[in-house]
Amino acid sequence: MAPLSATRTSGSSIMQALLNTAVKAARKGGDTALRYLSRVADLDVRSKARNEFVTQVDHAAEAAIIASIRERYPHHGFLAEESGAHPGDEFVWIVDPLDGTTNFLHGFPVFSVSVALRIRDQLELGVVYDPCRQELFTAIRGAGAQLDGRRIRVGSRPGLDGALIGTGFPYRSNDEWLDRYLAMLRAVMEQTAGVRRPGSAALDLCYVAAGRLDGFWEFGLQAWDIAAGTLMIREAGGLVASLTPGPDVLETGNVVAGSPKVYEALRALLAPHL
Ligand code: 2AM
Ligand code: CA
Repeated sequence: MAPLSATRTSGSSIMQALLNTAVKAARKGGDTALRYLSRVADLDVRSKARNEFVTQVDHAAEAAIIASIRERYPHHGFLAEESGAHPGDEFVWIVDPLDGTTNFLHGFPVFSVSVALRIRDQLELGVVYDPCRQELFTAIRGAGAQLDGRRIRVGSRPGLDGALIGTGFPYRSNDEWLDRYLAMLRAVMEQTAGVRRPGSAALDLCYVAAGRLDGFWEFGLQAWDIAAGTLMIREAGGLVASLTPGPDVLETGNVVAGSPKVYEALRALLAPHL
């Protein structure tokens, strides 16, 4: 049997190779979205061609991402926003080709590509790429989180006072939450420096990991919106969990996150309104 240190080294070089593949794929997805972005302004705002256009962008970006990963790892599985589940071996890539679609359609430059890898039941790596700022967030489980190759950490604020909190509004499909959400929003507005609603949950979670936001909450997200971002926060020293009872935040999609102290305070502030 190989000595433990040798096993670790080979394990980490395998993870690095997987990460390189994820980065290459996420950049391809982001470049695809950018190529289409210049055409958004020419679309007739009233026509259903707008929705067809964004579907086309989503599909093209997702196809580019999946092809790029498959080229290197033909037997891996996928769970992707546009094309759903593609069974494979115990390696499953969780892909959101364009997170922040509404922003994209309006030419509002906040959207991202999210790629995560789950091996058996464990998230092992995550990549979120912001093509407008060309910022690349990466994380490997146990090895930390990075922005453009530099280590990132969550903020060190001792509580909600002065904190900047990110969120997303409940969608119409999820409007059972709206009244409770608005009560939460009011409570958070009253206790913090401010609330931001940028519109790409994958990127919001990375901003928590990088200390640009101190905390975040949103209801009704999907696994591909949050898989990479949750690992990013944990590897940056923060906490992420489900706001509602359930096995796992990737399944409930109801997210609360933050640096440890802000996370605790935000959770306590939101709990009475659940
Ligand atoms: P998307 O742009 O990939 O759809 C912003 O609040 C977050 O919610 C984004 O991550 C966005 O991802 C997601 N989102 C947008 N529309 C949604 C909907 N109808 N239901 C659930 N999530 C949605
Ligand atoms: Ca999404």
